[in-house]
Formats: sequence, C-alpha cells, structure tokens
Amino acid sequence: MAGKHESRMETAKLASWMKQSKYTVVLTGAGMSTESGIPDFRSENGWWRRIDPRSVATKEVLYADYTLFHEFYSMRIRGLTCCKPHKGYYILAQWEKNNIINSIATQNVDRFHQIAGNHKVYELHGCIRTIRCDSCGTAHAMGDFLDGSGCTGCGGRLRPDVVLFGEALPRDTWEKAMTDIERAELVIVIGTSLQVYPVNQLPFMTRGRIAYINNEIGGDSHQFDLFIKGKAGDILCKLDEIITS
Ligand code: BV8
Repeated sequence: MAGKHESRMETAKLASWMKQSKYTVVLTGAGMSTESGIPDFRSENGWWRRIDPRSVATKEVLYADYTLFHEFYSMRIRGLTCCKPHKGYYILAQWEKNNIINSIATQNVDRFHQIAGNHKVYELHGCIRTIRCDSCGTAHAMGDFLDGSGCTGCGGRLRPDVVLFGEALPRDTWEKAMTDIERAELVIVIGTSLQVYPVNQLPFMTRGRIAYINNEIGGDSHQFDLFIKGKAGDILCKLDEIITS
C-alpha cells in the first residue's frame, strides 16, 4: 500500500487537479462520517458486520418484523444525537462557497453535509432525520416514530425517509447527480466501499478524472485515476492546506 511519502505525492497531485478543474463533484459514503462517531456499514466495526443489511433495511422487514426494523432505525437515529460533522465536512462546505467544488452526491442519510453548510447536496439514499407513513406518505414527527406510533391518518407503519434495499432511488435526485457527474472534469470519491448499486456505477459515468480517497481499496485501484489511502478528515485537511497556501 502507498507509504506516507506516496500519499503526500498523491495528495499534491489531486490538489493540482482540483485547481485545474472547472467542474468538480464529490461522492461520499459512510466512511465520511466514521470520524464523527457514526459506524460505517462494511468495515471492521460497521453496522452491517453485526447486522446483515438485507435483513433489516428492506421493505420486507418493515412489514414482516416491524420490531426489528423499528429497533434498528431508532438506534441509528438516537446514535446521531451525540454526533456532529467533523472538520472534513466544514472543508467541503468552504470549497463549495469558494467554487472549488460544484456539488456533493452522498449515500449518507445523516444530513451532515447540509449541517456543515453545503447547499448543493444530492441525498441518493434519502434522509434518516425525517419520517413518513409507508402507506399514505404523510410526514410525521420524529417523536411519533421513536415512540412506535402508527400513522395518525391511516394507521400505516412509520419509517425514515431512507431508500431501503429494493426501493428505487429518488428519480429527480439521481438524475441531477448523474448530470453533474457526467459533465464533471473531476469526481472525488470519499469513504465508500462502492458495493451498493446503482451508486457504485455513478463515478464511472464521468468524462473527467476520478480520484478515490478511502481507508482501504475495495475493488481494483485501476478503475481510478488516483487513489489516496487514508482517513477522509486527514486527507481533506491536507488538500485544503495545499489549495489555500
Ligand atoms: C435498487 C438505507 C432497484 C439507509 C442503504 C445483487 C447484486 C448487485 C446489486 C443488488 C443485488 N441484490 C440487490 C441489489 C441492489 C441493491 C444492492 O446494491 N445491494 C448490494 C448490497 C449488493 N441496491 C438496491 O436495492 C438499491 N435500489 O437497486 O432499486 C429498483 C429500481 C426501480 C424500482 C424498484 C427498485 C437501493 C440501495 C440503497 C440501500 N440503502 N441504506 C440506511 O439505512 O442507511 S445502503 C447503505 O449502504 C447506506 O446507505 C450506505 O451509505 C450504503 C453504501 O455503503 P457505503 O457508504 O459505501 O459504506 P461502507 O461501510 O460499505 O463503506 C465505507 C468505506 O469507507 C469502507 O471502504 C471503509 O474502509 C471506508 N472508511 C471508513 N472510515 C473511513 C473510511 N475511509 C476514509 N476515511 C475514514 N475515516
């Protein structure tokens, strides 16, 4: 794996690409939030290691085992209350403000990008902070979900506005993210194993370069023009130092 020195070279190279690029899009996954204390899904202490994704985040479980579904999402929602965006998130917000990046497409549902100040954020897998009735779609307060209430209108099951396995991604959001990525000169992929379809196809739709910042290389690194092994927060700080120096 790249040693310290190589990572520094790669980081300098990415910084130069960012300076040249007129249209840069960032794609983030759960690895962007682990430094904020939120477990990711598939690395050592990720959620899914202990709970198989397809056994919980699905429509089937929502109807076949609401207790499990409710327990899993309540735990994740409560886990959010003591976490906040780390420095890397604020760097991305500063980069949007300074037109260094154009937009962020994220698989994350914690809304940390918006909390840190980014405005053009495509939530490809929805948001865990808002609740709706799965039958009639009526929005409900978080408290209604956490205390296990049913829909006040139709008695249906309440659920977070996340995209469950087997559900389609929000069409408009997907289209916008795809259009941005297609026209991008540079796509920076941060903290994702790229194992979930169809988001794992997104980076490769670009006409531009693809840089991958991750703790580990999941697939083969040849798919990317540049791979920087490291923690999202650290690498974003180093990139920002170079760009703003
Ligand atoms: C759809 C819900 C069609 C919200 C999530 C068989 C083969 C191929 C595909 C399929 C298949 N069977 C089914 C499918 C399709 C399925 C899929 O892809 N399954 C996978 C698991 C095989 N996809 C779907 O069902 C999608 N819908 O296809 O619909 C359709 C079309 C029309 C009409 C109807 C249907 C829906 C996918 C969305 C599922 N929802 N979550 C929630 O509970 O959160 S997915 C879940 O995984 C999260 O959203 C998460 O974001 C996402 C992706 O995971 P990552 O973000 O990549 O996280 P992961 O832990 O995997 O990786 C983190 C990485 O970061 C690691 O590499 C780690 O090393 C690194 N890291 C950690 N810390 C750091 C770090 N790197 C840097 N710094 C750090 N500090």
